Amino acid sequence: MAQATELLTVIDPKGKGKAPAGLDTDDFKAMYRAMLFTRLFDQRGMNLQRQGRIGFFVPSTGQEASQIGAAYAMGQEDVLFPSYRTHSIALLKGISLKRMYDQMWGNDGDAVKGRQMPNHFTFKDINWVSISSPIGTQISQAAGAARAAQIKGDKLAVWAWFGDGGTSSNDFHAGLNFAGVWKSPCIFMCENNHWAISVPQEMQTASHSFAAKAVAYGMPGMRVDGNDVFAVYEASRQARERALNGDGPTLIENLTFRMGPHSSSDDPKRYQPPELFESWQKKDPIERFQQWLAAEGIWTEAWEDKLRTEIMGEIAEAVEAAESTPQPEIETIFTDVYAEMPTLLKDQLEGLKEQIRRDGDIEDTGGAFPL
Ligand SMILES: Cc1ncc(C[n+]2csc(CCOP(=O)(O)OP(=O)(O)O)c2C)c(N)n1
Ligand SMILES: [Mg+2]
Repeated sequence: MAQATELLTVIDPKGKGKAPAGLDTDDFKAMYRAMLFTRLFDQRGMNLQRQGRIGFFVPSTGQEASQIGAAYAMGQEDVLFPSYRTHSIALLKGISLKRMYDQMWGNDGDAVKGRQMPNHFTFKDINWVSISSPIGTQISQAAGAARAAQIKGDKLAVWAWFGDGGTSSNDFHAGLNFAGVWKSPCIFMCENNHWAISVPQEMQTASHSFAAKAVAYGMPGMRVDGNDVFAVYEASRQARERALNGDGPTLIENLTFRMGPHSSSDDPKRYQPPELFESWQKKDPIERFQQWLAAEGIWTEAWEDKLRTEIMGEIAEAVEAAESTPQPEIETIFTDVYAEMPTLLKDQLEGLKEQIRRDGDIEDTGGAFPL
């Protein structure tokens, strides 16, 4: 079994390289737009949180190639077990901005009526399983879903997304072990962004890479330049082909960098050497792809300006629409769990209504997240 210790790169740091077969100019443009969209969505998300308009935000700045390259290789029928940092995939798969923001506001348009933490999306229509906060749990769930797909004969791949920190979880072992044993169609996407909040990757493992861990589970491991959208696309495409051909799972490690805080509750300046950040800033995945596109005569400043104006307009419109959507009715705290509400909950609901009649409405905390 081929084990890649070499780093798979297509676009070199100077922006030169041959595009993977099967992609044309429309694809290149769509990939670039999705990466830029993600960056602008992140900037706006952080600003909205700082303005106190949403409670919490998890940016993915620096990881756009690592996510969009893979998302571009996914099939519409594939099942996703994402991480809290992979909203770019939902945007690429056509989830509207309004739905993304409805979740962040936890308003009446939100599928789960504000019951999940902001940024923990669930989108049944694109087979996007609800994001779990506990690190790694999605890995074993994905292995189970891939086994189910295998038994049913479904022609699809199941993707589990997690970080370098996620590889230290029990679920990483359980998930990869059984996917290897069953040879199920599972793709394990490890985004090695070098940090698990303040824990650097050297403190996470003594292995020479995260991809090397695939050897122990009897599956191919690929080490990919995660700031190179074509390299990520190519590795993901190959992994998906293997999955659909019945050749089993793959572990992909995308080497990338979190060019920002872990979340809106974090300040990396307290633990990250500034020189490290600056060295990765020079490897910005959007700039790398932009250079390639410019050399092909596809990227121009005028196109960039047009794209930015378009995207910022779409974001502004969706923010306004989500912010003016009402909060869910108070009754929804008690619904959607039982088909028939048990007496205990009915009593609690009546008690709550009585309290509101007596003391007035529940105090609005402004959506502040308690961390
Ligand atoms: C089981 C568990 N332990 C600790 C945490 C707190 N926590 C949230 S995110 C995180 C870091 C995860 O890092 P990584 O897997 O590298 O993903 P990244 O955030 O870098 O994308 C930790 C420790 C948690 N959510 N769940
Ligand atoms: Mg990480």
